[in-house]
Amino acid sequence: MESRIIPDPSVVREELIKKYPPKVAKKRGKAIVINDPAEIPQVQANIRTIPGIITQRGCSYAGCKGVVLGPTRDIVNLVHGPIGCSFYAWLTRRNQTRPDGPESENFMTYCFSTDMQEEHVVFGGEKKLKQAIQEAYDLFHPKAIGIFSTCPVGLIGDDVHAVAKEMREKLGDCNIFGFSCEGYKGVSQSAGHHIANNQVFKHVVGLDDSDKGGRFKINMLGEYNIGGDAFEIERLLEKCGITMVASFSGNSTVGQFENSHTADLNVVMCHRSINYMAEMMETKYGIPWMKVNFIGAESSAKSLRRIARYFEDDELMAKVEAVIAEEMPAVTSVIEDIYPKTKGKLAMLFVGGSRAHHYQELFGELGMETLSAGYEFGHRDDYEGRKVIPNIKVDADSKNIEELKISPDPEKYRPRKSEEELATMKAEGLDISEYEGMMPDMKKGSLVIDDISHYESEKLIELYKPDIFCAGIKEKYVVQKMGVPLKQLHSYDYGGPYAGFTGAINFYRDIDRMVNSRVWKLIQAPWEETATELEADYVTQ
Ligand code: CFM
Repeated sequence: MESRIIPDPSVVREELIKKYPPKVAKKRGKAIVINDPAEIPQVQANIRTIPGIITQRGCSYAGCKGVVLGPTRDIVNLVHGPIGCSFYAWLTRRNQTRPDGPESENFMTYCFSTDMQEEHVVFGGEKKLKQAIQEAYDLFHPKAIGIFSTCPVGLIGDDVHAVAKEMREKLGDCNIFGFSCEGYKGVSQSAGHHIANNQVFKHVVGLDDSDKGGRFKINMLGEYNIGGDAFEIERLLEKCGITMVASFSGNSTVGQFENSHTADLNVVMCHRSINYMAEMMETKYGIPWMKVNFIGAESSAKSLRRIARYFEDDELMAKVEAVIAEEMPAVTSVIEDIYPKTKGKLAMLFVGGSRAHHYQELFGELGMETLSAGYEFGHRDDYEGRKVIPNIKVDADSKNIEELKISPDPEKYRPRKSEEELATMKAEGLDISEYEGMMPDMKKGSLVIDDISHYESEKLIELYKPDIFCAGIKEKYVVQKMGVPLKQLHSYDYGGPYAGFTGAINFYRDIDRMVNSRVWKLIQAPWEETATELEADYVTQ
């Protein structure tokens, strides 16, 4: 391995902000912090992006319609708005699904939209919305229809909730509910997650009390089956004898949500997008939650063990150990082959609100170091851990999003574990209702950057010269033109699954191919090598 000099993080931090006007520099400076796992610094997060800065973020509608509800195959997700909002949210997230049979409903391949026109913006779109609901109902007779508000809907004041109620009553056998998830509702996708959690909790969870059987019943929260991840996790759980009542929402059905309150444990993969659901279910039904991570072979094993420990069942614990013992050899043999080639290479991860953390596990298994990482829209708790929640300043943007007042259900509240049992579990190191965040797992001196800007990522690459940069499609080709391979951690670049043991193997192989390809050294065109006087350097001028 060639040795290289890694610049001092404080120098890099200064470089990133020095071109900004003073006010902007001050603000961005608070979002760029040098990590110290022993004494976690405060990071600025979940605040508005400064206008003029090119951000990686998406909108509230994307977080609600695309992220949380998108992967549920038998809900008709009807977008109330201009066609572009539907088209660009159509089949772009690679959330896969597996209907039970050829006759089973799967609406995910459709693009449902009210196709709002100027006329509806001027005179109101409620009539058009009712017609669209009727049309979807007549064509498909779905169990449920979700209505997603786009920006103009909020601006003109269409009442999607009243329309939903009216049509629900009119049609009788279709659960219809609306989402006020207009793109501008929050500072990022994160607002849309919260809105989605609220409405699904209010209108769907708890409708079906039937006992579907199973000894160890869990819900998988915050796993969205990108590239087939959920299939791999389902395979593992089944092998262990753990029953998944509901998935929120990879490979899910609306029936699962209705029945989800019958589970005995909620496991949370993506804390950012679904922690609200976990908390509300705990308060209303008495179901505890714990954070898991099925990204990384070691963390998958750890997560299975934690679930088994929660159920305090010897047979389950033995089964989990047997499954891990069966799955691990294949992982180890691939790692032995690849590790010498990836060891010491440098990675950077700037994605979403949980993967920038989770995927550090996989890079760690490859012997690679994460020099810098950050979320697009995580909150301080996703960085620093849930302990900071009481200290988070709630600004006007956050206040804009409804906080449901939840209390124990008079009939259905059933604490799965007593206070004492939970306390003992916690004392024994089984974190219940806890997420430590990303920063404790990152090295001292690593740079943590929230809502990184396009300019900052270019600068980072120039200064650190990482072996791989992880982000999304918006960043991919700009970064690759700089001679650095970019792994899409949203869509997996048409690959995956990356979850569980099989997924880990897939990831090791893909990363090996990327970081060890010689093509990146050939990226400079011949004329760039000679005609220096023609150089246009937009970054440093
Ligand atoms: Fe959670 Fe996600 Fe993510 Fe997310 Fe997303 Fe996604 Fe993501 Mo793209 S729910 S926060 S809003 S893990 S779509 S499946 S990859 S940004 S890191």
